[in-house]
Parts: sequence; structure tokens; C-alpha cells
Amino acid sequence: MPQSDLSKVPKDSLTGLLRTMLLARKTEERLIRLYHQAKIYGGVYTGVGQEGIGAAATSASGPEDLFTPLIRNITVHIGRGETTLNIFRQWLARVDGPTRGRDGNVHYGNLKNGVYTMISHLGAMLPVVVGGVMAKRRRGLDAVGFGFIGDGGTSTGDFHEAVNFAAVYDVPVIFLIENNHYAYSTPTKFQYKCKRLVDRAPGYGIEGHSVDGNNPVELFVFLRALAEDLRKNPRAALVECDTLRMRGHGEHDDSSYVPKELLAEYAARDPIKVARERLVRDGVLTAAEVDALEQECLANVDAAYQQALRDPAPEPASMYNGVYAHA
Ligand SMILES: Cc1ncc(C[n+]2csc(CCOP(=O)(O)OP(=O)(O)O)c2C)c(N)n1
Ligand SMILES: [Mg+2]
Repeated sequence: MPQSDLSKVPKDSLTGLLRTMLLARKTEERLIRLYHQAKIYGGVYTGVGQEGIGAAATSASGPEDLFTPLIRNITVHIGRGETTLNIFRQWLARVDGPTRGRDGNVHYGNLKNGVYTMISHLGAMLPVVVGGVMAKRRRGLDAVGFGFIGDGGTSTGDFHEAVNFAAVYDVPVIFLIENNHYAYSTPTKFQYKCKRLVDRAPGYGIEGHSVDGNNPVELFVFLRALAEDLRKNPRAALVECDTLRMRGHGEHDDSSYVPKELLAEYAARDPIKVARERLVRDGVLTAAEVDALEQECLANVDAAYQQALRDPAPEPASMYNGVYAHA
């Protein structure tokens, strides 16, 4: 990817990009520990190593934009304004959390932040973001959509229907494929026959871009320009981000099927490390400012999870509240 001139990019956006990634990483490291301490019931799924993509997208977004994050996109929640306290409340199924303790997992969102709550069926959120953007634009609002999908998820019918529909109606949605080389334990060579997933874009009659998902600063500059262009000239776009999942599919998976050399290659290009080095090298932040930001994020996460651990769970008698309209 090119080396953009960062002197023309607002410092706030670049600092926000790094802060989102740091908060996400520290939140997920804590979630992993809580899982191994048996304080979280059910699975824990993280985006460790993939933070650059969601952080770049949220930093590049505008107030009316809509997002459909998946299990590896905690950065989207954070980047669009969710507090780490609410995220821990969600995972610990606390009564004051986003789903009021009904779910202790990834199924949460906040429409005030433009973030839809995901369902687990891969691909199913993509038609939702397309429809959401269409609806907002009909009301005269300047919305662009960011629909996230994994390499595996691109093989679903919903992916095809959403991309084709957005292409035909020129709905400004960026379909962000996070190609992390695996769908659970299935490597991409058993998932599709084309060379790159972005090669499918011409078949839909839309543009496709192949980018480095582990270079958050350049990805942000690229997505910001693309989103601005889509606002002026509404149309769909496919963006394939190359990255690697640094943990198992979930914490229950030791991921032993991923070659060590591949993990080492991407560990050397950890997105937080890459962004931090770039921002210091280009004089956007000093090393001391980055260290202070990291400490601030750590303190934020420590306070959040400790508070969430103290917070109450829902009362068993409230189990049916919210199930029926009258309750
Ligand atoms: C339609 C559908 N099929 C299968 C599953 C089960 N499943 C959940 S995650 C996953 C792997 C997804 O891989 P990918 O899309 O590459 O995303 P990644 O986990 O690598 O981020 C599968 C098969 C599902 N949730 N939905
Ligand atoms: Mg994958």
C-alpha cells in the first residue's frame, strides 16, 4: 500500500484509530482471562490480530453511517462509541448490559451508534445493512454502510444477494471481507477457486480493492477516501482485507491447524505495532504519548471489568420480561 502523507490527516482521527485498537486488544485479552477463569459462560470469540480493519472503518465513518459487525469486530462497537463497561456487562450477562443479561456473548449492538446487533447466521447481516442504508438515504440522511464478512461467509447465498442488490441499486455499502485465511479450520483453498475474493467484484459490476488489513493507518486513509467518494457517487464496493486470526476460532479452539510460520509472519506485522511505529515515525505522536495512551486504555479496561464483575445479574423472575410486548 502507498505511504500517505499524514500531515494532511487530522491527528484526532489517527489517535482515535490507535485508541480503538488498544481498547479492543486489552478488552479481549481480559475477556480471554475471564473465560479461562470460568467467569464467562459459553464461548469467547475475539478479533486479536484483526483490529486494524474495524478500527480503520469506524475512524473513516460519518455520524449517519451503519455497521454490521461480526464476532471479530469488537473494534466496531468501541470505535462507534460503546463503552468497555457495557461490553464487559454484555459478556458477563449483567442486567445493565446491552442485552440486559439475556445473552452473554457477541449478539449486541446499539442503533444509536449505527451498529446493528448481529445474528450468528453468516451473511445474514449484509442485506440488513444494505436495506438500512437505503432507508436512511430515502429520508435524506447521508449514510454509507460498512458490512463485515469473513472469507468463509462469502460463500453464503446472503452474501451474493446483498452484494448483487446493492450493486444494482447503487447503494453505498462497503463490503469489507476480512480474509484471515481460515473459516474455523477450513483453509481458503477449500473454500473458493478464484485467486482472490475481490476477483468476484467485476462479476457484480462493481469495483473491488485488495488491501493489507494489518496496515491500519493506510487502510484508514483508503477507507476514508472511499467512503467520501461513495457519499458523492453512491455505489457498492468490495474491499478484501488480508489478515490473520491470531487466536483460535474461539477460545475453545487451540488452532493447531494453523502453521506456526504463518502465525509468526503475521505476528511480526501485528496491526497495533504497525500503526504505532508508523504514527511515531511520521511524527503524529511521540513514543511517550503512545505509552500514555496505552496506560490510559489499560486503566479504562481494568476499571470496566472490575465494575462489571460487581454488577448484578438479572433476577430469575424477570426471565420472561422483554419476550412479549406487554412485559
Ligand atoms: C450460514 C452459517 N453457516 C455456518 C455457520 C457456523 N460458523 C460460524 S463461524 C464459522 C466460520 C466463519 O469463517 P469466516 O467467515 O472466514 O470468518 P472468521 O471466523 O474467519 O472470522 C462457521 C462455519 C454460521 N454461523 N452460519
Ligand atoms: Mg475467515
